[in-house]
Amino acid sequence: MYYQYFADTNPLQTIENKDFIPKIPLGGRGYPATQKPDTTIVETMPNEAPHNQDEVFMQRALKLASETIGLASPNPQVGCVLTTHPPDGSTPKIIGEGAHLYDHRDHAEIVALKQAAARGFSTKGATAYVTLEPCSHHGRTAPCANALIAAGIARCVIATQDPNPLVSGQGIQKLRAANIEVTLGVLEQQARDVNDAFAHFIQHRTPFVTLKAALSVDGKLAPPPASRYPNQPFWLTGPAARQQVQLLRHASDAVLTGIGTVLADDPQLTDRSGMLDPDRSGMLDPDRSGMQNPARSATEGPAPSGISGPHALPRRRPLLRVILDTQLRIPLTSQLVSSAASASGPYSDLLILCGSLASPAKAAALGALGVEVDQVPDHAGRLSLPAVLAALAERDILSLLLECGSHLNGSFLRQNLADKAVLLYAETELGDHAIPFAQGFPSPYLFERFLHRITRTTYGPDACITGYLHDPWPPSKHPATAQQIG
Ligand code: AOF
Ligand code: ZN
Repeated sequence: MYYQYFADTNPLQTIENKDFIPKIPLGGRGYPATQKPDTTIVETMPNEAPHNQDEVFMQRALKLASETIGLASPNPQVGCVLTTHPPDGSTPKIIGEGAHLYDHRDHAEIVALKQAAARGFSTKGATAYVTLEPCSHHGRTAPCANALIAAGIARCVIATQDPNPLVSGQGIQKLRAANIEVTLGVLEQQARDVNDAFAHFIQHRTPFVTLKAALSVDGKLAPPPASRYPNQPFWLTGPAARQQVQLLRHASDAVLTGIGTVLADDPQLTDRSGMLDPDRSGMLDPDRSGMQNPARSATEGPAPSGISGPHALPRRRPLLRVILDTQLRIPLTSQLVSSAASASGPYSDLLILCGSLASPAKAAALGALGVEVDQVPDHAGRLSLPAVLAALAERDILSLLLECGSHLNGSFLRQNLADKAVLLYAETELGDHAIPFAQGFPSPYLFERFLHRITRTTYGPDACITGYLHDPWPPSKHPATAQQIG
């Protein structure tokens, strides 16, 4: 049994201003281009149960959502697929589909409805597969639930309820009240995983914080300072793990470190996801990245928005690099400050948060170099971390990646401000005198006991353990299987 898809399927095709649209091959970002979209035909098992059919189309909607990394925040990543059952009883066909891009306003459902209309298909009696509950409120757009009702759809399959208190079940209620059959909870966990940061931010108005650490096998962050060369990063993990870190940066609105790490490593903290080597063995030469990377080559050079760095996969706003520097000790010649000067767009991509006693002259010098400097409350020479998170929330930062030293790692963990951890372990041993993973936490292996929903993977020779400290989502009303409502 086959589901016949459109041959020219491209979720982002119907949106105006096509020049901006990154044509990202289906099947993932930062991976080798399959020359042709892989979606002309999807084969499924004969006589499959209806719920599996739902999963097939929801999977496709999820794929569309996952391709909007960096392009939807501060809104959620959402995908929608519209299908109809042909009158002859043959298998359902996709008549329209789409994903939400913040800069194009339209929510995923509207993109899909417009695509169906542009192709001359009627949406009467159609089924909509949506990765997030259709909205019920007037925000930047009118409610999607109303648009689906007006389009005459008969059924709506939803992966998960919208955690936005303005919606949260009311979209479903609207659909049911219009006699639309609603199925909720199809591939719910996958749909939630895509939008952890949105779920956290929309409920708590603070960023979702991921602590990333590259560690030796004995759980240390770096060799003792005396045995290191100044101003040089120390690499523990191999190229494949470092590529993964680039993907983590790409999926984040901001990355944060402390002045100690800046003085020790002179890092750039940029999003270089556009330079990923397709065989994942290392980063590409910057000059070759435009030719080699599918997403970059599709946009022909630097992102047309002009706001992403030249080596990032397309993103709608630059990765905000945040430095905690109580006394403004950052050198004006550091790589961070030098690169801030070249950031284009209305805002700086380098934010230095300092304390009340920082030198106004140094702040002015940094400002003149294109750096944004802001003060947050401090106590005993330490910036208040809740105030730091509040300062980032004010800037619509939904997701924050910590790439910090031992001191800040310890502070974030002790104050229970990290939500997720990504621990990358190299094979190297650094010994007892090396710098611990987090101050106050003798071993990351003990810390791992606090993690939930742990996943383990490897990148080349390095091991990666990911787990949650807090689930950003409200408890599911539909935990295991799809539940029929209405
Ligand atoms: C949907 N489909 O594709 C998205 C939804 O200001 P607005 O109008 O863009 O609304 C933003 C809110 O809408 C957002 O907080 C979330 O609750 C929902 N996002 N809903 O039906 C979509 N992106
Ligand atoms: Zn909507």
